[in-house]
Amino acid sequence: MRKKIVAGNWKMNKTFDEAQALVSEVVNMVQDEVNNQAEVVLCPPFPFLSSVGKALGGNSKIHLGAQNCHQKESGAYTGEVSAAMLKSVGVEYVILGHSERRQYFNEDNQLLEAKVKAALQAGLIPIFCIGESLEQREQDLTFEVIETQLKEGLFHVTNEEFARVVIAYEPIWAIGTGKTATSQQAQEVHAFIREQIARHYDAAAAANTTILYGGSANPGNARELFSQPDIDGGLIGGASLKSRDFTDIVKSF
Ligand code: 3PY
Repeated sequence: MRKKIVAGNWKMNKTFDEAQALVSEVVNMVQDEVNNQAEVVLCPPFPFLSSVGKALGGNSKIHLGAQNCHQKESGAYTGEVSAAMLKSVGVEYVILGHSERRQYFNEDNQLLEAKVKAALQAGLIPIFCIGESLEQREQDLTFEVIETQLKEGLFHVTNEEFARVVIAYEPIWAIGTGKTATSQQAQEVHAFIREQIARHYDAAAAANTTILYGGSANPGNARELFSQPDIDGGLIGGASLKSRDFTDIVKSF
């Protein structure tokens, strides 16, 4: 059976002290209040990974994720961070291909293909993000865009490797805008993603892949979104910066 996951993408937010306060609140709340089987992933900025990881203290429900990695193992790439470095400080997950990376850092499917490979080789679980812009949705290109992102950025991995991948559907028009896809809109795309996996791999791979929804998910809409048959949790932006909201989302299964 596929995993339910709620991952918090803190993006470029928080100072060291604020990050420590947030993680300790989340640890306590999740410990005290969450009875479901959802796996929680916290993805703080790079400088806080070690300290947030320490604060998790081997908590079996909460895991550590990064927001990006470089595609090369090591070398003269000033300012970059490799997948092996992340692994060495206890990171288990890495978000790849977030639309903000695609938009502001020109990450394309070819580059993401290399990053996915690097992450898997280092033993990390990629959370591979895909999603269409508003313009593409209005031009009825959503499925085409999703199919291309999957084919070019992700579907090069073997069956065995694919079993370790998590996908996040994040419509760009819903990221940081306060607009959420309706549960029907999200479900429709999630079902399409599962169909593509079945086509490219097989029915078992499709059934076993965790597909998260991202894009202004909050405590008010999470339950409705997570009740859809093909939505297995969320990649949460703004609401992951508030321990109360984030924990309420984790409880929404
Ligand atoms: C959002 O919900 O805004 C996100 O970008 C989550 O990654």
